Amino acid sequence: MIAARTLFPGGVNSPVRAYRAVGGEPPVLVRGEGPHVWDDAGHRYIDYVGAFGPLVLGHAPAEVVAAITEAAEAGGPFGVTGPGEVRLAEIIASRMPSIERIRFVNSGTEAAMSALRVARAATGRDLIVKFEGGYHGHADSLLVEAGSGAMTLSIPGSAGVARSVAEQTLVATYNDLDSVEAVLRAHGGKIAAVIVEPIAANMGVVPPVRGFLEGLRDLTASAGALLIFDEVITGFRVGPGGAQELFGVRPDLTVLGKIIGGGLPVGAYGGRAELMDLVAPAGPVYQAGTLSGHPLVMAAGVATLRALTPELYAGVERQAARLESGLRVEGASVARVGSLLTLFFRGQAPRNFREAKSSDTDAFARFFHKMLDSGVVLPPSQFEAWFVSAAHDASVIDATLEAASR
Ligand code: KE4
Repeated sequence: MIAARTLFPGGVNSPVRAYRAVGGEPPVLVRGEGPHVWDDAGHRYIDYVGAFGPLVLGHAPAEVVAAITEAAEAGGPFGVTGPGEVRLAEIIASRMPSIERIRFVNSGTEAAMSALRVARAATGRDLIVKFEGGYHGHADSLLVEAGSGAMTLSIPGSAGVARSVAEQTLVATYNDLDSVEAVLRAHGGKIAAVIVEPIAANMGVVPPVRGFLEGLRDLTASAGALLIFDEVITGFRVGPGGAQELFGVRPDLTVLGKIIGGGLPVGAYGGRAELMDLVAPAGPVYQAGTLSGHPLVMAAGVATLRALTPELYAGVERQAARLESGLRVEGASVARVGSLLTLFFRGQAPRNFREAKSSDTDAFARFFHKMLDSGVVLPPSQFEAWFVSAAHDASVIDATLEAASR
C-alpha cells in the first residue's frame, strides 16, 4: 500500500513483513478464518504464517473472539490486578511447573530483556551468553553478533547498539556444547545467564541434538549461571508444557509470548519464586508496564490455552507429520518438531546457524512466490518456521502438498 510506505519505515511495523528476503510486494491481507486468509482482491490463501506463532488455533477461533468481546464490553484496564491475570497465570504454572512466579509484559522482547535483568541481579554478574542464529527480540544486549571468534567480545548486531553493551553478550554455537564450555571457561565467574531457544526457530527450525539441553543445564549450574529458556515460540506450541516438558529439562527462568496472548500483544517471564521475588515491588529489580496483564489479552490467552487439549495436539501432530512426509521438494530437506516446520533448501536439515545459512535462499524465494501464486502464504524467509494450526485439516494439508508438488 502506497500510504504505508510513507507512514512506516520500509512500509511495515516489523521488518520481516516487508518481504525483503523473498522480493516482491506483500499481499494486503484483510481477513482470516481458520487456516485461511484473504487479500483485498478476494484471493484466498492457506496461511502458514499464523502471526509468526500465536495463532495455534487458526484465525478468529470462536471461543477466543467471544472471550475478547466479553472482556472489551467489561471496560478496563483498571490499574489493579484482575481475575483474568490470575486465571492465565494459574494455567501457565500448572503446565510449566518451573514457573512458580510470573510477570506479564507486552512482548517477547520485553520478557527476554527483563529475564536478563533478573539473572544479572540474582548472580551479581554482567555477562550473558546467547547462540548464533538465536533471536530473543530486539533488546540492545540481545542484538549482537559473534566477534571474530566466539572467544572474543561480541560486536553490535544493529546500528544504535552501544559497543559497551554488545561486549556484555557472548555468542556460542547452537548444538555445540564445547563452544559453550569454552565461553564459560574463558569468562568463568562473570556469566549471569545463558539464554537459548530450546528448539531454535529463528534460523529455521533446528531441534536440539540429543544431550544438548541437558548439557546446558549441567554447564550453567556448575558455572553458577542461570539457564533461561526462550519459549516465546515453543511455549504451548510443541506440547502442553512446551519444550521444557518435551525434553525434560528445567530452566531457571522461562520467557513466553505469542500463544499465551491468543494473538494479542503479550509476553511473560517466570521461574523460581526466589528469583522472581527479586522483581519490583517485591525486590530491587525494576520492571513495569502500563498495559501488562491487559484484560483482553488475558481473556484471549485463557481461551486459547483452554482449547489446547491432548486431542488437539494429537490432531495437529498428525497433520504436521503428513505435511512433512509429503513435502518432497528437489534439493530440499524438512525439519519438524510438532507443528513447527521448515523446508530448507539444502541437502539435509542444518544443526546450527552456519549450516542453515548455506541454504539456497534464492531457491527458497522462487518456491515462496510459486506457493503464493498457488494460494499458499508461507513465512517470507528461509529462516522462519512454518506454523501448522489446529484448523489445518487434511484437505488443507493435501492442497498445500499439491501446490508444493507443482
Ligand atoms: P516479540 O518482541 O516480537 O513479541 O518477540 C520477540 C521474540 C522472542 N523470542 C523468540 C524465540 C521469537 O521468535 C521472537 C519473535 N519472533 C519473530 C519471528 N521469528 C517475530 C516476527 C517479527 O519479528 O515480526
